[in-house]
Amino acid sequence: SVTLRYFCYGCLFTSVTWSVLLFLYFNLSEESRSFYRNVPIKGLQSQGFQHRFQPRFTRGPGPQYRDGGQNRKGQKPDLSPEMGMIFNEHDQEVRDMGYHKHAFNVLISNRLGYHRDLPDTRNEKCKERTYPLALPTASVVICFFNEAFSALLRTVHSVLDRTPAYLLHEIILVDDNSDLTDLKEDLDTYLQNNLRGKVKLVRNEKREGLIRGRMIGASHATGEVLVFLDSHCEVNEEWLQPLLTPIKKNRRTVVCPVIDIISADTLVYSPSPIVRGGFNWGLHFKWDPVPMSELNSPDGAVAPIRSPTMAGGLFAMDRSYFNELGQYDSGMDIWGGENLEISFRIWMCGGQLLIIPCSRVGHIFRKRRPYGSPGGQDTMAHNSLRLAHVWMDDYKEQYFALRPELRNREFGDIGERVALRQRLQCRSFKWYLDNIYPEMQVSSPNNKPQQPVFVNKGLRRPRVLQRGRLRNLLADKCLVAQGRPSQKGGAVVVRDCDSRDPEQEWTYDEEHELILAGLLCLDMSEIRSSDPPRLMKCHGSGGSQQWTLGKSNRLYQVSVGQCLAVVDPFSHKGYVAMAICDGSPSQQWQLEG
Ligand code: UD2
Ligand code: MN
Repeated sequence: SVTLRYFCYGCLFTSVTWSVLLFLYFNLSEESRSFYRNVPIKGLQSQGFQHRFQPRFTRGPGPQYRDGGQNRKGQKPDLSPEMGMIFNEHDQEVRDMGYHKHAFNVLISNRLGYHRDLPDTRNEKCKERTYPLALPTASVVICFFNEAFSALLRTVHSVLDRTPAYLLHEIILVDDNSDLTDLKEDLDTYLQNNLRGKVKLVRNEKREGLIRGRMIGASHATGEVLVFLDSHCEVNEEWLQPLLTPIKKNRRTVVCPVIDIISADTLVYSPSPIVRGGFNWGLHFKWDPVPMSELNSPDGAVAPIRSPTMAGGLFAMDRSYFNELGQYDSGMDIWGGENLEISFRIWMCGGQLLIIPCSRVGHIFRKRRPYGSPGGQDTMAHNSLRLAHVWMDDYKEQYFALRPELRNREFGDIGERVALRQRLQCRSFKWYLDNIYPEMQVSSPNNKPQQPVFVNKGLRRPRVLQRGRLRNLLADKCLVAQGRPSQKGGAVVVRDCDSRDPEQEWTYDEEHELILAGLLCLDMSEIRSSDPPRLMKCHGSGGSQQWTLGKSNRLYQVSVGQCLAVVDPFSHKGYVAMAICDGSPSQQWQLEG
């Protein structure tokens, strides 16, 4: 089939007749593949009732899914852990301001530049797949507000670098009235000098938010398919063809790539496990495990997966279908809720939503959103209210049971959206729950929610590499908790070493965490690189808790780009601080068993 494929490429250029014949061949063979298996999911429970503690932004699938990851094994980080090394005050300022304005490590982002290689995170089987040559063309819409310039340009260039030109109709950037003046000027200059042609820039005269922003972007698009991306993404190898193929087959199919994780602290690109979208009754998006039956089937790791919801930022949809289905709810502001709204609408009004494992796009998942809404409103609650009132029928009571304070909150006029639902003759929310998301548990007043059952039982504990006391060579003292080692947020200091004291014992594991007395992890606050480290609950996602113990005994903190030092080796206080790595004795540590 490899020969055939090359044969086909040649023919396309030499003979139109041949290409039509071969294109038919590929189409037919594509027909015979099943695009998804409709496996009823039994024995899987919702991951449960975490609404109150759910962070109000979208994270990558957390460490609980690590074991479910199909492709994680053997993947090495593609960047040196010292990529974020701070050499001078300017670096420090770039890093700290970057975290402040963008909530990720802009120093590393700038150093990476606008192009970089990525690990190909696809399953091996994806590499053998072929896609029809004739596919609809794509308009990529990227909406941004105050994005870091290097991250935005890496998004744009990754699309230009990894998309066949004949499929990429255009890239439309929507500047949502960013107020960083540098960004505006830099972008104008760069677009004029380097990106004329396929990249178009639309500027909103006032801040619209990502929902109306995307609608504006879509209204300028002229390609056949709309592909939405966040402004801090990097698309991976052959990402677009697997998205366009199912849309070509059925224009009511909306598809999402697997969203790989670009670490906000290290910018390391790593594969996400195959998970799918769900939500909880607090109307927050969450990741759910895919039923094993579906994953383990012969084609399981690469076949499209039906997903009850989408995360929101990254998806492709036929442009005329987007319009027919009512675009987005333009009454929704800034951020939040639109992803569940469009997901419910797709399923309830005759479409389907699939995750395509062979399409991989990385996204920088941040720990907080670095911007607010212009009036400081909680736009998530406003938007969720609108979607609950339009789409959820009586099941909106589940939401109000958790958010009673919202029951009488104003949510604007929804007349048009209700009319849309009627015009499209959409099904009921009950139908959606019964058929698309049967794992969702509905609680009635006298029926207590069941205990959530986790499918991937227990976290994999990272393997311990070293264990012992952490001695500073200059002070000849050991790093310990200032108070109790179990106290979250507690500081660390150096004190006299005592080999019998279990509270002085650190473990250093393969995730590069330093854990004191088996309890808490040594952690750096992200905002200021000059703050001393503290003891925090281990979160298992690297970055602020990632340390390297290496060359010349230095203890290097990956997201801060600095080394741990004793402040005054001869003072009783024993204070430690982060400092520019200079190899001095005050920065030398030994982990001794
Ligand atoms: C997730 C989605 C995001 C969106 C959101 C819910 C992913 C990877 N991301 O949040 O796309 O669906 O959930 O609403 O699924 N932006 C503007 N104007 C604004 C605010 C944001 O243009 O007023 C841009 C922003 O620059 C970014 C995009 O909208 O490119 C999404 O915002 P985000 O990255 O802060 O959202 P995220 O990834 O936390
Ligand atoms: Mn984002």
